[in-house]
Amino acid sequence: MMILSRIRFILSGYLVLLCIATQSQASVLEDIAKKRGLTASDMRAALMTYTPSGKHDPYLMFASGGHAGSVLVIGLPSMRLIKTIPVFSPDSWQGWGTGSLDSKRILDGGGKALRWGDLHHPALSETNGVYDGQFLFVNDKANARVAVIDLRDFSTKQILQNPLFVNDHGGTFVTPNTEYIIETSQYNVPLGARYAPMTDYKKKYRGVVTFWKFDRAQGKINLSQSFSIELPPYWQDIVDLGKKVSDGYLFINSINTELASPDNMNQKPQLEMAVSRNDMDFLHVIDWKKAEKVAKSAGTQKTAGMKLITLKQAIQEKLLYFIHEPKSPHGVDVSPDGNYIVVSGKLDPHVTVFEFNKLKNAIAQNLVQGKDEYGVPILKFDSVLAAQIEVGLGPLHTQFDKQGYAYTSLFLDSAIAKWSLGEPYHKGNAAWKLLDKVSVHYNIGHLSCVEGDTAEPGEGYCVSLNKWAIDRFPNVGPLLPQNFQLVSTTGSEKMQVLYDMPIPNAEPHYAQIVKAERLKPWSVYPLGMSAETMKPSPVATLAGKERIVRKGNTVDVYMTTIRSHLTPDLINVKKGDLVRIHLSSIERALDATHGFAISRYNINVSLEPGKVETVEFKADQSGVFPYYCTEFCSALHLEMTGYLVVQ
Ligand code: K7E
Ligand code: CUA
Repeated sequence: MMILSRIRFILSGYLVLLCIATQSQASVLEDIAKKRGLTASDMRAALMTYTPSGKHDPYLMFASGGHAGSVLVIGLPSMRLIKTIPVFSPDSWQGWGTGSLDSKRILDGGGKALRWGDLHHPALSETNGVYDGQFLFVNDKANARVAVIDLRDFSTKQILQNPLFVNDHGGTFVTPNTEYIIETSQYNVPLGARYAPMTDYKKKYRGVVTFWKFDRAQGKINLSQSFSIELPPYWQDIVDLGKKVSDGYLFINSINTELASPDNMNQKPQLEMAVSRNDMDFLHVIDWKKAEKVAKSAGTQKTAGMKLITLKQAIQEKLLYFIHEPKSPHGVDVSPDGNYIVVSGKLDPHVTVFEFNKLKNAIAQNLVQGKDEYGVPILKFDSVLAAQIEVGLGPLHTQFDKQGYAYTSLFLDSAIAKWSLGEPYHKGNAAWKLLDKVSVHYNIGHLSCVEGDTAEPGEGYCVSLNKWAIDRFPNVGPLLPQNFQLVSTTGSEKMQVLYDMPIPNAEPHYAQIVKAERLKPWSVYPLGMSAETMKPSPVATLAGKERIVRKGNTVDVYMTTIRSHLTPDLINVKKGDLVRIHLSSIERALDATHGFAISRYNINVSLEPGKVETVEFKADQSGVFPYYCTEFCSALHLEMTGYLVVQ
């Protein structure tokens, strides 16, 4: 009896297995799809994005965090948020601007007490026009600052404020070998950030493009080798660098070629009307290699501590030209071979494509159609035009793929248009053709495709960086998240929105998508490293060498952190003392991070394995203040604590 029932039990088990095996996989999936109300294209999207636990994404996207002042690192195609990198704004998780002296020094490098920024355009360092995975640069539109992020540890190393202007937008963009990081002014002011009344706008206000010299070995921008060029006070906008055939050139578009200035309380028209009257604005064409030589030659004046090529000099040296570009342009993007320069006017349904070879010829033969009111020669539009393609309403930015297709974001249409480039990519009828459009949700600004702004783009995906989310996510109150949408762009298939990723952070501007294999980050710091200098720290402490040293009113504490204790775990000071705690993590294990917080003193720092940080504060509150580890690092994490006693 017992045996029989056992056999029956086993058999029924086999029957179940058999049943599953014979039921086709497709019908199992169909059942799930039916229950969840998924269509066939939903299922395709799921299969194209699902990334099993423990599997890594082949691509990483570095996305602007807008006026949250940070950078987001997102895996593709899973659209998983992997890291945030604080740059201009404090972040208590990473101990950025929350008591760490090292981060304070970097933040203060960008100007007195500024503790937020409006981060627009991340730019990965390049070698021969291709991402090399070493550094990431970003700009702060609000305060005309640029920052350097080292991708060995994904943290910010330098913030610099532009001495010539106070608001930027065309930053950051790099030359094909990262010799320079470009930043252009936008809402212009008098040179050197000085005073002049608004009535002197045309005469005294100026635009500027700055070439920040990057020293790769030091991982820092070198101010003394940087230079700038004075420009007319149009509102300079986005930038792209020439590459390959156009290497050595720089393109900047501009709005407000009307030279309008504000005063809407005194009968002046609203600014947005006044600055978009002209049918054509100016694409700036700059021979930066020539400019570099001019800047290096003797006699280049310094203004506010920066070498400055004057507008007069720039015209004389023939390193600055204009080309008319359609109404209120925003994006300018150079094709992978460097020969096509794509611009879009927000109020013109076409993308306008200029050809670099024609442009060079026009400069050589002086094919000009006049000058602007500051004397800058304007190249003949027809002599440099390659094509105009009608793509839809509100074209902004363009990216490319390896097949010679271009993808343009359409702000007003809320769509992405796919179109074909001309020779050598596509010939005859196949060239300059609108091929496909996909709706996105909603109001796309930039888009980012796989290495889509480099000399060797990838393929397969673009991300739509949408300004509005409206109805895409559950209602979370009046302030909505942003919406990043992953779009498949494979071959000749129709583009498809695969995934919506809410971004509970500020506005997305630009992003770059890099093959993950190009990045070679550290897994732990070498023991005793300063993350600020990326060199051995002079205040590193080894196990057994912990100490408290008092000199007058200054108390230096040399502390180590390792699972699961802080040594020393008692610090006695007097009210009014200056306390400096030099913290060394002597951990070597992957992910064994400790935090260090002091109650009521507004302090928290992060100590990844091997890292050294200093916190500095005045002991201005008397009492007893626990300090403790803020990362759940071990079974005895709660025991990882100590006391600061202020007498
Ligand atoms: Cu928002 Cu490039 Cu600053 Cu366009 S930017 S959309
Ligand atoms: Cu160290 Cu918790």
